[in-house]
Amino acid sequence: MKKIAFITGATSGFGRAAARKFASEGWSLVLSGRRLERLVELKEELEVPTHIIQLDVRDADAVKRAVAELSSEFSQVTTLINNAGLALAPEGADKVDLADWHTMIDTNCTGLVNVTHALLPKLIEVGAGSTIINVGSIAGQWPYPGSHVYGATKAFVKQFSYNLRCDLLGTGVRVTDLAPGIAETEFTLVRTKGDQSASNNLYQGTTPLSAEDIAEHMFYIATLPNHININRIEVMPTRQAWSPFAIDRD
Ligand code: NDP
Ligand code: 8X3
Repeated sequence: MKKIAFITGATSGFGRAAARKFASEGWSLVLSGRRLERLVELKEELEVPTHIIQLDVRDADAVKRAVAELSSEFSQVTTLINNAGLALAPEGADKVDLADWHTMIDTNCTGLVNVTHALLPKLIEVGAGSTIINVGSIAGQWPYPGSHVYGATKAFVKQFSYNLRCDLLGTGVRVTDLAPGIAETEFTLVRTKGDQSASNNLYQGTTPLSAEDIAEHMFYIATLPNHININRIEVMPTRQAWSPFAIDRD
């Protein structure tokens, strides 16, 4: 069977690294994101059949159209990587713009649901061995200051992934919540709205995960024998762990 991966958020970070990894293994690709010039560059770089779509995952109609318009060369998607997402507003909940909360919910929850809904019939048609990889986060499991709605959206990703498994039982479609810890991508640049020094400082003096580390996990999950479903993988760099509980004192 021909292998086709549909990757959201392929213009940067995990999504772009995944495109390169899956391409290096001979998969055909459908790559999406809002920044068209980056998609064009990536398509030129990759030596496998690649279809690019300028797409904002928040736009349910556009997502539906993009999937409906896939040519026969790309329509039989075997792996969906729901990767597009973002964190905003690292400050405390009482200082956040409501619009930032809405953007995270619209992208990380509604966007992921839009793409899943559009592609589910195709994945079910493929059946055994087809895979949905939803990119969650350690923030979906563990609370920390400044995570507020971001962590809550990733908890949604986790529970949605588990719930999908229940409804897809018998179809052969696998679902995984892949939950990384700190990884050096454009994530912090986006979270701080362009503060390059904040981003550099976060990753300096430690060894974060790389985008390629996560792409390797994605490929591993997507190529396991058909009878194996990884429900959730939480992966942190060795140099990241939890802190003690905070206590308010007089
Ligand atoms: P990047 O900022 O490098 O990449 C994010 C990608 O998401 C970009 O390709 C961006 O494309 C895309 N994206 C954002 N909003 C939209 C939208 N509305 N429509 C379509 N695409 C969108 O960050 P990462 O690679 O780190 O992030 C990828 C995923 O991993 C996210 O879901 C993030 O929450 C998660 N994650 C990241 C961690 C980290 O520490 N880096 C750890 C745990 C999870 P474009 O702007 O072109 O649309
Ligand atoms: C991003 C990882 O540690 O910033 O999902 O929450 S972290």
